[in-house]
Amino acid sequence: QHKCQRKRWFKRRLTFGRVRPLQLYSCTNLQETSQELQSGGDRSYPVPREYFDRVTNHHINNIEQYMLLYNHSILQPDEFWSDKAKQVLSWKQLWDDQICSFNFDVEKGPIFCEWFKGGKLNACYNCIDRHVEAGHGDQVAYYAEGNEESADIRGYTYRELLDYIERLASVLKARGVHKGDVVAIYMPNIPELVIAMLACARIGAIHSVVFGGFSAESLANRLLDAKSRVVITCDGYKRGEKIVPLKTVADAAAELARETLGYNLVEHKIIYQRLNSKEHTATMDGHVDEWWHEALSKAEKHCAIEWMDAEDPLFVLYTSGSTGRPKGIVHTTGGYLLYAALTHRYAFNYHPGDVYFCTADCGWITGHSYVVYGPLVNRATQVIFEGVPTYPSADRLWKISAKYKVKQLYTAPTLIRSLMRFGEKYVKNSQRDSLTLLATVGEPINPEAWKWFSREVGENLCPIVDTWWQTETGGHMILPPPVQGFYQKPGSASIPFFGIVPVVVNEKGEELFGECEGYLCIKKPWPGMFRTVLGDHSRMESTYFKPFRGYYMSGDGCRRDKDGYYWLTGRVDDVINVSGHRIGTAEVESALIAHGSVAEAAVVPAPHDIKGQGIYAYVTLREGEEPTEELRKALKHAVREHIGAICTPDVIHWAPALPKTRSGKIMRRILRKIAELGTNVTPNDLGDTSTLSDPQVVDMLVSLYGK
Ligand code: 6R9
Repeated sequence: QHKCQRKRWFKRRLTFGRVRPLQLYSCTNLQETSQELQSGGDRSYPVPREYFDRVTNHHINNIEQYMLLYNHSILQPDEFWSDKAKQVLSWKQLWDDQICSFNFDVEKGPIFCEWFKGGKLNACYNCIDRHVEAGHGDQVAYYAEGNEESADIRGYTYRELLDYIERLASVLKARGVHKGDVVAIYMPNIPELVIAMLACARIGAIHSVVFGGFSAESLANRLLDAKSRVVITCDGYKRGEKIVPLKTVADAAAELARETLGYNLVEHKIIYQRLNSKEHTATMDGHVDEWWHEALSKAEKHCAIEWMDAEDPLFVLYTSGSTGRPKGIVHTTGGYLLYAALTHRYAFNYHPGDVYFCTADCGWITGHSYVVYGPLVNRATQVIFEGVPTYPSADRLWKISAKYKVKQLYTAPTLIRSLMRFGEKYVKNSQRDSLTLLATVGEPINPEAWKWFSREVGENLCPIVDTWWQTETGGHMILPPPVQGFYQKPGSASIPFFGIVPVVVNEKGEELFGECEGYLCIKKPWPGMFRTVLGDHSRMESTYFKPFRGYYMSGDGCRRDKDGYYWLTGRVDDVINVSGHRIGTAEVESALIAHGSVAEAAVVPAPHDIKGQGIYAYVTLREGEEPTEELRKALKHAVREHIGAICTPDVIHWAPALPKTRSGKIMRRILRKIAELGTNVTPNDLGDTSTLSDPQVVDMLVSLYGK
């Protein structure tokens, strides 16, 4: 009967053509629903009662209040976002009357979305200056935990950050960096990386952070795409036992860019001395390179703030897609900043004074939104970690949590799985009683890892906040709010954040209702949404808005259950999610093909116990080439050199030929299945092979599995 009523209710709403209020279980039948949930299907767990005993200050009291706020956010978005923008951010000047204008329909004209247009603000001011002005200059913003374990506590206060940022911003200005220029940052995960980002933001330069694990070629491509004339990097750093010579890689990248263009693109490099080792001294080119510490010591101490329009770009961050080169995802100032801060505040119930620890590297979007912008706007005290969770031993994260009395810990499922492998003893060795909330991002969390995280790490006292979002979305989109009366389901990212209207559509782009499975799309604009792909707006339109008219297409598949919870089922395009990192199959394929002995390559995901997905490459060799172990190694090495270590294939499967349709398209569906033979898939599960030009290829590939 309940279901029936709900259906009728949908219909009524729809004819009004309005956005539907949250169709999660309604407030009144919460108890009933939970019992129903407990009895079978996907088990649900209430947010632990102890959480509310241990944490007494809450931004949102309970699920009823969450739903009221949600419904307000989608029924009266203007009022909701205008209130929040004034509460959360400091504006030099408020926006023109329009909060948001947008077009999501490719047939009606160009895709665009603008928030708070005409408003003036500065991201650095909101993150740093205003906290110092308000008397919080001595509060620690970051505890810097380096690669090596040490008993010292090294904190950077808000005032210290401001001092470094102003000096670095002065240096950038003196080197000719103007508003709108793109500055590349290629550094390990240390506070200086944050300083570099904010120095750019202060003067209106757009930062382009390139993850320190990427190769010279990847860096060069990003420098070229964004025409970056200035690079901020460091001599090198230690990651676990390994030394990463960043400066050498940056030099090689600058050289590659020069070769491509025929002139010198990179005019200045500012090098932070991190390694400071005799064996690995960086070679400095006096015309281009200067040391960070020398430049800063001579720099102008104060640097004026550049007031930006809310719609001026704040940064570009490259991410892999299913085709071609990585896309430069562009975020703007006002909407992004507000969205990062609000999600950080509510998802983690963050209050100033709490010590918060996000293990992500600032080279990824999680670092941008939840190590830099969101937390700093909220005047957080955080831990920023340069090293790896297993160095010097597998208890590093728990030790860090104890050392700084971390309250909220935000990490990735892959990391949880890799630590599970070492057993509970590493966890139990540590005092974790400061932890009150645990959160994950990057990929679906499998229920075993969820339960282990909750039980072993959180002692069943902490909510687990599984956040689904993307580089393009700027901040959390779907998550289980850590509020009283909410029921968590392990493995489900749960319900939408304020202002987010997720929809599930079928192949034809028709919206599905109630329980369903299909493509996850977003129907209405939200402030944190990216605005364009750098230099290629049509790519933005065709990738995200052409597949289903009127919607932002996320690229993820998903299921919505009877309670309105969303379950992400993985990418529906040719993107592989390795340890939470997005890798385009096309990129890995071209790196393999670039090797002289390869005729053809096809790359698919394969299930991997720790990484979630691994990279499985089918390689067809050129005539006369022998499939040897050396060649296997060489091919893996080639990919590492071309793109970076995270893209190294786990498996190279020799393929005398690839299964193709008569029109010559590689049948990836079959290749994916063959890659799964090690699990419970058998050759009988390969599906229809009749449309192949040569079905025998499949038998041949099956016989070569594991060889
Ligand atoms: C933030 C980030 C985005 C892709 C996304 C999806 C996967 C991220 C997830 C998740 C299931 C979660 N993803 N979080 N899948 N549950 N909680 O990771 O951004 O690097 O752009 O990756 O990651 O497939 O489409 P990004």
